[in-house]
Amino acid sequence: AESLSDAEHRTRTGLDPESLRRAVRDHLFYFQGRHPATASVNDCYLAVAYAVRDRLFQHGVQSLDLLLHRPDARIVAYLSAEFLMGPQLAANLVNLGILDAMREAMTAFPHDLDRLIDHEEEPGLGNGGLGRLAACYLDSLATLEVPAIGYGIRYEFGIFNQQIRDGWQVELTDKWLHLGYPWEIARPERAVEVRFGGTTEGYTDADGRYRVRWNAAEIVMGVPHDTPILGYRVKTCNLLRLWRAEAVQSFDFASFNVGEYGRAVEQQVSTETISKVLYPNDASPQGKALRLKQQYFFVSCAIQDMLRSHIRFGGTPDTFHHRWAAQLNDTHPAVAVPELMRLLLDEHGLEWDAAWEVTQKTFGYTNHTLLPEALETWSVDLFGALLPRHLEIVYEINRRLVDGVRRVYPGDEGRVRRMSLIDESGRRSIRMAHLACAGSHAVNGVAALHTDLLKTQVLADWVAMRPDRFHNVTNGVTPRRFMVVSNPGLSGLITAAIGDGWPSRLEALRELERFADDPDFRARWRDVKRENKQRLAAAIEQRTGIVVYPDSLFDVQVKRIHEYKRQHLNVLHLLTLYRRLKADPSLDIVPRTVVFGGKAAPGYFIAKLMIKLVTAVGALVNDDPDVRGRLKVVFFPNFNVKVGQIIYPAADLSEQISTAGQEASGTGNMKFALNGAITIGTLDGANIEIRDEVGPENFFLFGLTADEVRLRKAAGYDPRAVYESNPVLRGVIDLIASGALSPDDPSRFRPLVDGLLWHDPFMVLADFQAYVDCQAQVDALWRDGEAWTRASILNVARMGKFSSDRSIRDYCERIWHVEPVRA
Ligand code: Z15
Repeated sequence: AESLSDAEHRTRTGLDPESLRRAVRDHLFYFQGRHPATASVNDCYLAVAYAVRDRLFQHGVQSLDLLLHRPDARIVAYLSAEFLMGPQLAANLVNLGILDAMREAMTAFPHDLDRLIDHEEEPGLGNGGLGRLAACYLDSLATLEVPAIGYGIRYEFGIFNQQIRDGWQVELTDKWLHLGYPWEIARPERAVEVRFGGTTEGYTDADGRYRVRWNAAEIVMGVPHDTPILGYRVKTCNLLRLWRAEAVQSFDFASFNVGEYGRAVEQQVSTETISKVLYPNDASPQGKALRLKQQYFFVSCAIQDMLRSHIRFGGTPDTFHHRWAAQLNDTHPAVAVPELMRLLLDEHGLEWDAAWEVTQKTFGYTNHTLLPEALETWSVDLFGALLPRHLEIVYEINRRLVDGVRRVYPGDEGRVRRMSLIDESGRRSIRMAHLACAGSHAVNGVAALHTDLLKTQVLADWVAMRPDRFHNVTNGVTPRRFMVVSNPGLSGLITAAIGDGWPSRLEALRELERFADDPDFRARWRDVKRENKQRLAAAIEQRTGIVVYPDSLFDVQVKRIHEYKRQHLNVLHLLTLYRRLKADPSLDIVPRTVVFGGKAAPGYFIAKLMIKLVTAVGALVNDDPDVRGRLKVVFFPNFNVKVGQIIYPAADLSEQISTAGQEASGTGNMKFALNGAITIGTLDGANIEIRDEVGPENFFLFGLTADEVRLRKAAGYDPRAVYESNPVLRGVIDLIASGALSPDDPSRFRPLVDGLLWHDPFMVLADFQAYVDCQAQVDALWRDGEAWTRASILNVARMGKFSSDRSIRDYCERIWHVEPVRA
């Protein structure tokens, strides 16, 4: 059944099938010089994409027009080094409300719409959760009709493509631009200049005031590339504005003599490396100069762009924060604090106190991790060499901060040392989280537990001084992409039951509760899941050659590979099942397909070894005649947004098994549960809130709590003792250590085994038995198909809280103080 808003959209000019067909044909003819009859898949894809983009920008121009007449409206600037946008075509068609109309339009062309959607490559401009969260938030901001711009870097090469060769991860360059990227428009006329290096000098201005001039050594141009972000069935169209670094034409060439053309070009190449490649580390920063250059590059472009537009529309520097609410997505853009200070002080002549007030009122800071190794610091030497003026400003911020601490806590020099922006132990370095806290009016964590731990541990001193600045905003995900686009079967079933309002009012899913006991509804629910599993099974066979059975329990763990996420705990369970089957091949076990996916940072040896371990276990069990297909282990290569859209809808069991206290929130946990998977998980991150919502009886809980982890460590945790006392655990560890999984290199997995036996910082062995026992409860529920389906329905019905619309409403009310601007 077609919804009212669909019908309404179709009657608008340009959105009916006939107009769409004409638009696609025109793009093929006039833009690409192709005849429809001979157009390739890529030709057709580009033509459809351009036809859709035209309609997005039409909304975008209207949104901008509206904003120009509303100089009082506050605009959100979401500053993020990563935006993991995923494929754009289907999501835009859904938000425009013309998915069916376009499908009909495309019947006149040699390639149907679903073929084109499948053909699309995604821009992988992010590593994982943090970058994908930014993309979900852009979707929700537009859907809630809040004017917003996402500012970031247009990396030429995004996150590497992962191939699995001989069971190992191999990284290939991601050339996402190679066939043309139709969703963006370059805006060379809006380029800005960014400077690096050199020296500063003091001088007295015409009014006799002391001022500072920065004589930079290098100038780079930032060229914005805009992608329109349309909300779901609204007229608001926001922007993602990504900056590409280019050489300044006149600068280098003028400074070189005739005959030095080669050196001039070298300089150009070096300049353009700034936006060349995304650093592939998730939650473990690389202290490389180029990374700091990237951060400052996009932040400076963004703040200059914001200031320029504010002033163009009649604002003054001292009212900057009335127009802009800027959010720092982790500390990667934290250099925005001294950059805004510099512009206000040096370029616009504000006094320190006035500039500092504007700055603090402008920024909010979101922390995404407690892992000590992930908290960014920059060596003072490196920072000062690249950004000499910013270092002076950081010192002055710190001087005033430290004065304040001493005033409130006289004699407490320990506290001064802990809170300082400068870490003086060892090589002097700038603590970017402290800089972000100092420069923001609001600091938030991303799930209730995470915020608690932030407040009681990592930032306790800051909370003591400014308790009212700390907030929690639990993460959310967009139900448009992660339900409507990726799970049309389930979405159709839900809409048939409760109407079509739920994608933008996700709490409405609760109306599904009354269908949880309806046998007919349950049967249709199972049919949808089965179809999704068949689709995944086909993709698995196509990409790995492994045949899996859709009737088995699909047990899935997809996320970055990291020791704290404990993919190896999952593996220990698999080997436990395997050993049981080997001991008694006639054992009656629940058939399982265990799917892993995720990228390892290229320099993270143990994470790469974990991938090899998973594939080695697959090689051992998948074709073992004693197993008889009852256990299949798959590593699905190159996990990204597009692959996720196939995997989440097909999962029965969602693995969220991080060591309690380590995963700030997690967002995959939400995507799975929204698609009817039941979670097996620890009391970590947003798992806790998911369990509170869906009910403890519909969630498989196991493992130590964050407090227990802390106490156990303090008491002297001895993993070796756990190993000695548990024969099942000993069996699987010994199996790995024996070399049976790696006959060509028997000691291959020694580093993993030794890490577990002698250190085990993530308490894998401590949680092993609880996990295995909990998996037995999973089996028991699975054997009662009706009870499982009921729990699956109730999970979806009670997940409304985890829409990113709710998260964005929280940010708007508590942090940004912004309101929708309605057309
Ligand atoms: C990243 O993806 C996350 C945290 C980080 O500090 C960095 Cl650098 C990257 C993740 C968290 O690990 C995850 O728990 C959270 O859900 C996500 O950010 C979004 O908040």
